[in-house]
Amino acid sequence: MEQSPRTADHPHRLRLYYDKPAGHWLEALPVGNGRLGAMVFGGVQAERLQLNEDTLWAGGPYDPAKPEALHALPRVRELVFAGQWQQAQDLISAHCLGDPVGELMYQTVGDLRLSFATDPGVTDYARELDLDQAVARTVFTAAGVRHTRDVIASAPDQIIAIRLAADRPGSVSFRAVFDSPQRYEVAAMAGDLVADGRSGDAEGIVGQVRFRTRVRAMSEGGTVRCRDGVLAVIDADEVTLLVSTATSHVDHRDTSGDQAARADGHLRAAAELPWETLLRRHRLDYQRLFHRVGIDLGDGGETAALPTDRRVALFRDDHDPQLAALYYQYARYLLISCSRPGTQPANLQGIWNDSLNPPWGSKYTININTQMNYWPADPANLAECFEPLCDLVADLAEAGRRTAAVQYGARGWVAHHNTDLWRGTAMVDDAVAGTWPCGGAWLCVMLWDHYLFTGDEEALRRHYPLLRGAARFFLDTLVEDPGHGWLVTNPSVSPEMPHHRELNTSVCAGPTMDMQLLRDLFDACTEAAAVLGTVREDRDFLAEVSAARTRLAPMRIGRLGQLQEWIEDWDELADMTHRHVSHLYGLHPGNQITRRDTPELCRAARRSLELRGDAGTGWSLAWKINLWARLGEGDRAYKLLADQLTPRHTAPNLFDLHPPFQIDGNFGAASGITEMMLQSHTGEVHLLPALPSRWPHGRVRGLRARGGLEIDLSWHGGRLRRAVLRATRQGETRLRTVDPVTVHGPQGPLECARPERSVAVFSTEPGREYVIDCG
Ligand code: FUC
Repeated sequence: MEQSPRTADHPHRLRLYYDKPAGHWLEALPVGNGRLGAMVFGGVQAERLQLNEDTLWAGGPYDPAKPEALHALPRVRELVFAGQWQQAQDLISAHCLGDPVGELMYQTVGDLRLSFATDPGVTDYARELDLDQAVARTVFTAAGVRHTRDVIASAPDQIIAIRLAADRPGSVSFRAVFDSPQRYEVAAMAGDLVADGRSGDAEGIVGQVRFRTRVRAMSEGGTVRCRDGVLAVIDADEVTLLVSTATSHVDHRDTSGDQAARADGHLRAAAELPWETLLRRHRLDYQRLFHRVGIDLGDGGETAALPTDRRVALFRDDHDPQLAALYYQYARYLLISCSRPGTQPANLQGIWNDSLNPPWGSKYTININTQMNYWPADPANLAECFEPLCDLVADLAEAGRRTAAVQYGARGWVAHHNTDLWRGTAMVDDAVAGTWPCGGAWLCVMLWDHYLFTGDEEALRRHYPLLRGAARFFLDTLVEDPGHGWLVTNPSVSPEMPHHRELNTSVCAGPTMDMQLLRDLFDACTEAAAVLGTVREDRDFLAEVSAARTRLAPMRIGRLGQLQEWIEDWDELADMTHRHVSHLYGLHPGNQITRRDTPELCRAARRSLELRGDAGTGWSLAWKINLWARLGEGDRAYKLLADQLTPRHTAPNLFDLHPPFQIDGNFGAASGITEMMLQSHTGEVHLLPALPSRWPHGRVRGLRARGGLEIDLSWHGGRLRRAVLRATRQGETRLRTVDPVTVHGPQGPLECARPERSVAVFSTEPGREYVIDCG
């Protein structure tokens, strides 16, 4: 490596740093290439790499749709409208939940364990995750020899590679074994260590994902031999250890792939390249994405040189803005490492999981958690990382068509609150959480929002049928609320929130979030059709959409001045401090509630947020950062960020803790940090809408706004100093700032329309830069 890993000299480097090996999993450091993941422990005498592959899930393809659900549906609806919620839930539990009732879990591959005959008395130990290069590095001195171990997960070469080096020839000796809670066998093949195994059985479904992990030691000097499940390297100068894993997963209906050929093929190709080439190709690929954004929120001084877990413990009382910047970039690192074109989307733990039965199956919870994973993708300039989510929606649209037809007798498609590798789309788990038909609708709204950032019409053309199918389902299943005549979902829930806490009843009709989501979904269909020029051919469908939209139940303000979570003012009967804040979807990530356009609703949403309080799970705090930023209250948003950056919600390796570990909080908080600096959800670009007073000076480069703009900005004394907007498409930009600004185009100052003192409107041309000056 070009750069010395000496630590205190480089307090501002983008890295997580520790002065001792990981004692447990949440101290280990994650590497990943979208598909493959590893947790690196950095041990001296025993190194552990806990391995993952994103298609290694329990079970196999299944169809959860249950025909008897359709017969129960009319009665369930009647009971819900009659306020007989418990009876409705009983009926749902008996007849409407999918088969199986639970979905299947994401599982670990196992561990590669290295043991070294190193003297335990090491000095100058350091372990770091270098976010600039995406390398997990361990260095130490033992018996006068300096050892360096670098680990990468390369996307271009589809391999995990470990470089073991020492500054005295002949000093690298170790034994490597594979170990796993899965069913597996090991063998030696052509000098490589090979493990062949199969995923676990669950929910009555036999594990059908076969996997192979193949490990090769490429040594310079010394000897290598593989026997009896042990790969031994003796007295080498340096070694590159290649770890290739693949599975037999083809898609959600097919597990007939050849895992052995895949794993062997990746290994064979990578083995042709020397370590330096593997590293260079990895770095180029990673930095192409990572380097798009730079962020500087100020200097924390001495604290920044401390081990990262110490900094988390001190963050609330200390001034360490660099840790917030690091946390932001870490989220970008994580997204790049667990979600790449062609891979599975980031699950509840991204890609990192050491268990066969992780919390909530480490699945895709699509009533908030999966969505939150992708909030930062576009704003943090990682549009490519969003692609696996698009593929997921395409799969769900296919699988959910059957669930819609069988369980609801409806056209289109539906996905409820959870899904898995097999694209389960039925109501699952239990009636209280599972009765939510809007998971797919929310994901579709995100596809439309993605278009607003990228302007990619070709992608929109592929996504439009998915949106249309999601809307079709609701056009077929919305029912008239007998009390008011509105069109509502029934049965549904406001995600995971009992409206009568004492009764534990959540099932209801037309919860606020559903209505907000459907307005967005219907609008997305209408607008997408206009962009794609299909208004004429889709005339009947669009007419139905717009007629239904006007009849959806409106948002309402309750006795406490709060935004009602349901049509009825039940909020006081519910758990007012519940972690979910579903009805505030309209404020963030939605835009039906804004400070300027709907001030009354905005006040009500603020009141709801106050009533909810600041406590919650990691992801709940992260959502609240975004919500306070949308309210323009930067200091309150910062307070939630500081609550999240405490040992309760942030592990030593900076993984977000629900607790337990759940990666959505990492991504949600990164989104919240962007929302403090830049917002673009109201058709205008708003610079510094919610800057916390704790970050008076700073700069950020490369953020993305809706309308296809890439934005750099800097501020001083809490005021915007300068911004640069790079346009990627033709359009009109409406720019909002605190103080009036001048706009310089390529030919000098631009004449701007100024509908308000601090709003400048000007046209932009693709490929041009616009400099915003504060005079
Ligand atoms: C939802 C949340 C939980 C958890 C789980 C994965 O059920 O309510 O807090 O995040 O998803």
